[in-house]
Amino acid sequence: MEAKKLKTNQKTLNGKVVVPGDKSISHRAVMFGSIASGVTTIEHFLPGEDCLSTISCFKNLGVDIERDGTKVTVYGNGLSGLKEPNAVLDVGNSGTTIRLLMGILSGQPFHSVLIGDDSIAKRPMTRVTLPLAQMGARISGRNKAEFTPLSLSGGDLKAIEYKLPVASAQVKSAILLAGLQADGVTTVIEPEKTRDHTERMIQMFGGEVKTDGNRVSVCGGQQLAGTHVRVPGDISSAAFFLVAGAIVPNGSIELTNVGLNPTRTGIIDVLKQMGANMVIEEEQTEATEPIGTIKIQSSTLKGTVISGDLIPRLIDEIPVIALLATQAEGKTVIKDAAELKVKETNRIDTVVNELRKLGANIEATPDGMVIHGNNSTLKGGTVSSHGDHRIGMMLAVAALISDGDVYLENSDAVAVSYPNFFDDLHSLF
Ligand code: SPQ
Repeated sequence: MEAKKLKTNQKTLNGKVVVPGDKSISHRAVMFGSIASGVTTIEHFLPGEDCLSTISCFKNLGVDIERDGTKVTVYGNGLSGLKEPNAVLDVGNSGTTIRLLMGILSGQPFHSVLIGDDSIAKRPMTRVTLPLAQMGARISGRNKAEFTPLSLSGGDLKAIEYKLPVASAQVKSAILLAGLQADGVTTVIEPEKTRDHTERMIQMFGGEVKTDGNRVSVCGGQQLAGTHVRVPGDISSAAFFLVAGAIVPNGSIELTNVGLNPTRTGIIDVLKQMGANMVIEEEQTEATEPIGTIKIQSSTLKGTVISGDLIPRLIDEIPVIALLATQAEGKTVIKDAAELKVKETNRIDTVVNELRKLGANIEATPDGMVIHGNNSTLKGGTVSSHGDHRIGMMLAVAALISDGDVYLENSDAVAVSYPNFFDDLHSLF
């Protein structure tokens, strides 16, 4: 595919964006709808490639699912309604799909084979396969079940208490989904709090979950019932416009329907810390997930330190926060973020290498990066998403403040989480 010429040298950015549905919540709504009894209707579903992979996997497991744009209807038959798939389950580029699906399949008395794309084939899976094997699932795969293709036979699970070695919502969720099918009470202990959409969704579907500090427990054998889910806008998608609004001169952007779950709002804390000109309005809780409107304007920013328990609350926003930091006065240090190395790409290396091509003063460290902000425009160049949606969108925002031509290779990767990203960005010009 030919490199995409990006909009550069943008002097204003004005308007409203209705942020598309949250990717984490869209995946989970389809998954819980598939294992609940009765009909689940999902509104404002994200029709991104990752969530479509989740729908396709559950269709292969015998679940009847209809989609009309952002409306999805799932006809769940309960946990015992899933059927042995007669084809491999292909998760595409989606780490959430494969890891949470393994949790569900671990309790199912049949055999499945899971594959994904080249990026998934490099992402670590023993973080999930080890605890699931401890519960009784039989999982094998390349390099001792570290990498896809993976083969899994489930059933007869026993509950465990498991201390997560890394803060990961995907691992926590996989264990909880297996725990719902295990004999006894399963407890996950997190080193730092991660996104809690799975816990909220268990409750929305009529189940029980107990959270006590960083300990989360579920009891096996619970029956879940289909429900209506209205998916809030994805704060991880909103993040690109929050940064664009802050760094483009004469920027003024309003983002509506943004999910404001406190386990996801680290980007807002960082924008405030850096001095962004931002207002949050109309906070309301819709179907157990808080939402609101965020208004942001061009801002004078200062460098900051981002570390510790803030990291899981903004892990997917770090690429665009790195760009934000190039426009701040002084140094920004991002640490405790080694997890970035095992995302769709090694996001420490891709962010540093691609932003350097545009003239940013940024260095990689073993667990993060250091950005020397100088509040200056970036230069032109040819950059690549490397097939990573968040890198592609971050670079499109970087181009807005570049004074030379910028070409983006592999721009189609944005469809993984935000198919209309370029249209929504253009609507602000
Ligand atoms: O699904 P995938 O590919 O892992 O997506 C990413 C992303 O940038 O969209 C990570 F690369 O988000 C993860 C996130 O980093 C989604 C997620 C979830 O829905 O539970 C949790 C986080 O991953 P992890 O490994 O920290 O649990």
